[in-house]
Amino acid sequence: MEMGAQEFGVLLEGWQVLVLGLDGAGKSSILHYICSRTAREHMAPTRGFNSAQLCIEGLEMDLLEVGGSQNLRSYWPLYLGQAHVLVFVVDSVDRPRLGTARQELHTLLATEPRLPLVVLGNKQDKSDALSMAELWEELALHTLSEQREVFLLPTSATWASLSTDTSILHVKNLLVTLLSQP
Ligand SMILES: Nc1nc2c(ncn2[C@@H]2O[C@H](COP(=O)(O)OP(=O)(O)O)[C@@H](O)[C@H]2O)c(=O)[nH]1
Ligand SMILES: [Mg+2]
Repeated sequence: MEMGAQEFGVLLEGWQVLVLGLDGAGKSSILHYICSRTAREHMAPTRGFNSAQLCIEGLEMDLLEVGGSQNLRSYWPLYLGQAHVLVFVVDSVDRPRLGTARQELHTLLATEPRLPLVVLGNKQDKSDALSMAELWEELALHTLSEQREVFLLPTSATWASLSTDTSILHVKNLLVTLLSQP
């Protein structure tokens, strides 16, 4: 479901999971596979915002994707204050834009020193994907404050990967664990 920014007020109950990352990283695909276990061949580019609600193990989660194209990135900070977790999706083969992803991520994090961070190294099904060690380094995750919980998971948001180690279903489990902690 796509909608405009002004319609968002109604969704702010339960746990807020904010899903950000550059355009094309795989945010919509990940939301799709987190929320429904059906195949999807093509993902239309998100025009603005995309949201999904999940109820698992008694937790109500609102997952909100804000588009990652340059004109939409200025909206990112607006949703940060309400978020309980930030999921930041990176395209593991998009080496040329990794520096941009790193900068955008660190700029965001500077305003929310305690917000838990889940970085997803997506498109791990591709043969030239960067490893988690490389992404940790390239995204300068080692420079983040020790006050912050930081996770880096390999993902592949494809139908074929749903039952593999890079399954985005691990992301779902991690979110449940994070949001269930006291
Ligand atoms: N091979 C592969 N393609 C992916 C993966 N995730 C997303 N894609 C593709 O990458 C493109 C952008 O995905 P999308 O979910 O729209 O990215 P968004 O802009 O971050 O929401 C689409 O063509 C997806 O099918 C992945 O894990 N592996
Ligand atoms: Mg999208």
